Amino acid sequence: MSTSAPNRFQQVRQALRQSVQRYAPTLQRSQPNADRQSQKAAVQDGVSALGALEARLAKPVLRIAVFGLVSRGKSAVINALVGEDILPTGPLHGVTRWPRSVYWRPPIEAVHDVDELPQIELIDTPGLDEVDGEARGAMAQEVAYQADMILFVVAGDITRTEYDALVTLQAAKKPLLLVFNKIDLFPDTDRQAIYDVLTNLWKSTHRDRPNAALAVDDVVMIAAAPTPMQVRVEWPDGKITHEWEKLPPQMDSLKQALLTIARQDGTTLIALNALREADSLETDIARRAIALHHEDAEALIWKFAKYKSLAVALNPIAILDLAGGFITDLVMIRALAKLYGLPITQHEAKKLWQAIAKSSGTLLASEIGTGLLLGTGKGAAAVWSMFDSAGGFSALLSVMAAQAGASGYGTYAVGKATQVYLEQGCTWGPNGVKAVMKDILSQIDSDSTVSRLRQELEAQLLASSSK
Ligand SMILES: Nc1nc2c(ncn2[C@@H]2O[C@H](COP(=O)(O)OP(=O)(O)OP(=O)(O)O)[C@@H](O)[C@H]2O)c(=O)[nH]1
Ligand SMILES: [Mg+2]
Repeated sequence: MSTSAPNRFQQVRQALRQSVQRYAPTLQRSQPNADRQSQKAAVQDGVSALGALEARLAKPVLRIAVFGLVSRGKSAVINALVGEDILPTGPLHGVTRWPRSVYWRPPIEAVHDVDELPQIELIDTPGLDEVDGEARGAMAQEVAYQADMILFVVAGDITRTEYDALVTLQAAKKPLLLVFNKIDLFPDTDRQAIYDVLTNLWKSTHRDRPNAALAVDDVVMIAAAPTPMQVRVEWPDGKITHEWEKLPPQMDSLKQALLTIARQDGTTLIALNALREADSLETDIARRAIALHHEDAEALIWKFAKYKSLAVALNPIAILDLAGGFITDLVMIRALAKLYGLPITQHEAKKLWQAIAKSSGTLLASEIGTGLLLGTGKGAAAVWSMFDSAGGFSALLSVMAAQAGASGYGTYAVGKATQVYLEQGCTWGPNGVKAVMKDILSQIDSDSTVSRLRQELEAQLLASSSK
């Protein structure tokens, strides 16, 4: 069963609030030197950004970014949607120089229930092939990552540059509509012809995967600002003049496509995007929190490694070495998490230990192996020492030293791995950002636009949580 829109936003906001609270202790602790002060300020900035993200969800807005090469009619498309010439347009290349947003209130008759729709923001952008390429490219990526959905405007033949730009934008993993504008100038083009062009361009650039295809969710044909038509006017007095008559824009297919997606997937798209942003913010905050506490963490890991070596050296029974070692590691994991302001439960610490044991399999297997072997050896050696005190005791000593060193090193390795793991962002847990994201992804209907992205997003989630 799917969660209703308000509940979904509630769930996401809850996860974000939890993240903000998690870092409160880190921010309260005073920092002795200037370097740490600046790290702390950066953590503070990240936490504020998380808070702002949470506040933004109180009034959700679906952000649709409009991209394309120069003069394809991007600004004209937005003007035609909102029904007003708000944005400057013109035949010269590069009319739009900076991204600019316009709110769109769809006409009431097009919407069954206004409450069903989130607010819609249309973002105009400069042509992707504008001069000043590199900065523009970076700006486009930034806008694409922030947007919930992308419109890519073409007009006439799709060029190779255009196709490459489209492929680059797809990396943002957002629903994407291909908008073929200026159909008044290209009346013979149909959607099938456009799909064919895209397929051929794919085949020529992806020879390794000729049977795959560029993932475009839909192709719509429109005319945002058709060229005025010259008409011959015969006046009552017999005079004949030629006038330019403005033609109405043809926007229905785009309006329909946008409203359908906004209604069906609007809240899901906004929620997923907010979570992705939160995930990257949290990863950044965690990385800084790690740097902030680096020295203390280092000291703590060494302390545990030392204790464990000592305990193992003094403990003659193999199995106790193992159990004791495991518990020491768990205590250390929790102590480290606490130091970073990322408290985790005993259960999570155990799962983390298992994950580390699995990923650094050989190292820990050798630790456990040495534990069993030397532990037993130690027992035998202790027995032997009763018979031959001098030789036995020195054998025992060397076994003890080797084993203690190995298990101390194991603990050190677990400590370092914990540090790396915590650095990925403390986004696990039942209400963590990743869990909420998984939950939302699992509720997506198979016929919705987002379902195309579902697999990709799930794969990304899996990769980032198993890093
Ligand atoms: N014939 C025709 N012309 C159009 C249509 N839509 C836009 N135009 C014209 O195309 C030109 C470019 O439109 P803009 O909206 O400024 O294009 P843009 O993509 O925003 O351009 P830049 O901001 O320079 O990147 C203008 O002269 C528009 O009048 C259309 O549907 N048909
Ligand atoms: Mg423009």
